[in-house]
Amino acid sequence: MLRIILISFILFCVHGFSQTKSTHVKHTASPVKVDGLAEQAWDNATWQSIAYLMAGSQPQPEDFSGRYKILWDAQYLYIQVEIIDDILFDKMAEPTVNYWDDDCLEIFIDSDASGGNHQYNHSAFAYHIALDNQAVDLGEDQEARLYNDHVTSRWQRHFKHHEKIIWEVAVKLFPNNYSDVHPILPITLKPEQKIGFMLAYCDNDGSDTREHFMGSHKIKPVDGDSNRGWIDANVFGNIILKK
Ligand SMILES: [Ca+2]
Ligand SMILES: [Ca+2]
Ligand SMILES: [Ca+2]
Ligand SMILES: [Ca+2]
Repeated sequence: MLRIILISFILFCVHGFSQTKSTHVKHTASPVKVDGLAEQAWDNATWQSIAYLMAGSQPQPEDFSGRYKILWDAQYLYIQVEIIDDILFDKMAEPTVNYWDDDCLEIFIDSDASGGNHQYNHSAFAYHIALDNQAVDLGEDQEARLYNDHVTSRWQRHFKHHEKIIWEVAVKLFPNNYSDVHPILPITLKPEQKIGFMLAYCDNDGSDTREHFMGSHKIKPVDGDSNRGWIDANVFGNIILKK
């Protein structure tokens, strides 16, 4: 009897722990308009921080600080990011060259939370969204390519607090067997779906390379390197879609 109680307690603890690791995301009945303006639907979502240093140096709040919210409907994961960045910098005009060294928003998505290496496959994506709203990730051919049909993005300065940028993104999700050669349809999102998710911002204010790389999740470094998200989906957090 004692053994059964003990096993039940352990199972409860394990189950409870896995629940707390995932962030719940609310459904939105009215679609979000991706226009850089926060509509009323966003009032239902909770702010999450972008507080963890992944590479470079720790910025002062006026140099970079940010937070984000997520909502979903059957077609899209919607992300609103509020960013303070003192200088907006887009040195490389070519969107697929050294895109991580310009200011950019990174959205990491693993549609089925499968985890694992995704560097040159699409079991997960690491969309780098540039200031011109174009989204880049590495393809199966190991070359950077645009995924503008996956990601709709628009940002603008806050109407009153001009130091703030409101960045809105709608992302379509694709299954693990998505291929650049034979693109397939996005998946329909459903309640209780578990998705691997992480978000980051590359801040450069005029240097040769990125100055600060800040992320939403604490990453266990490998040989001192916390910049793992573009290779390994195991470092993402999890979200669960709720009705
Ligand atoms: Ca909007
Ligand atoms: Ca800055
Ligand atoms: Ca996956
Ligand atoms: Ca900047």
